[in-house]
Amino acid sequence: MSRLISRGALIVFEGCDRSGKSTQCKKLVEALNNDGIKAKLWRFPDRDTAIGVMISRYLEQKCELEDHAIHLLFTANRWEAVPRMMELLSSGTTLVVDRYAYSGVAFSSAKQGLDMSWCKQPEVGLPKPDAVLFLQLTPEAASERADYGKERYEQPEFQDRVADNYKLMTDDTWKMIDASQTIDELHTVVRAVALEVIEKAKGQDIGQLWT
Ligand code: FDM
Ligand code: MG
Repeated sequence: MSRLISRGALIVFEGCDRSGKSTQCKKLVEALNNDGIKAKLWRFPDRDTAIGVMISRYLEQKCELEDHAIHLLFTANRWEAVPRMMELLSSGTTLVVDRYAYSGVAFSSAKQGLDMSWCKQPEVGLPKPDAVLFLQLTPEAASERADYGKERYEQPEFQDRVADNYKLMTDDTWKMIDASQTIDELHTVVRAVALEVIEKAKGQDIGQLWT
């Protein structure tokens, strides 16, 4: 298939709490933009939509929601973004995404009574990331970083189960990156990986997740 404009890449960051995802996403977008590459920062949950407001209240522990129901809201929060994401990708903008369906599955299936295959189903068919940059940090190293906040899920035992669940989802799009480096060292690695991914994505169609 020939294209007038080569598409942007879908680059997702995953990793446990305090692994540096948000910092690295921001630095990567800035660096790409400085190099004249169209790139935009994206994040899930997007707390600014109507669905995102419900999710945010749940995370802030201002309301309770049944486990399956909140899982589906997180997923819906991705699906509602798909038209805009596809528009940007096809017009040549690279999306750098802070958390995606992998967070959805890793967190929900860390709860009692929700299994991984059930959690994956509503995510099937979402735009497939060209690469998942997984920032790896040992629980010990993470605990030396700033304290957890007051949001739901910010407890060590839960985070351990999330880390185990992430491991079950790795595939050939995943790049495991040592997050114990300094911010700048990590950024250098991330930037090099991203440039390669962006170049490679130009010749490929966007896939569908877990199909
Ligand atoms: N989270 C995030 C989920 O449980 N499911 C999801 O689909 C996504 C995208 O929400 F604890 C969890 C992960 C984390 C919280 O935190 C969002 P940040 O700090 O906004 O990334
Ligand atoms: Mg957080």
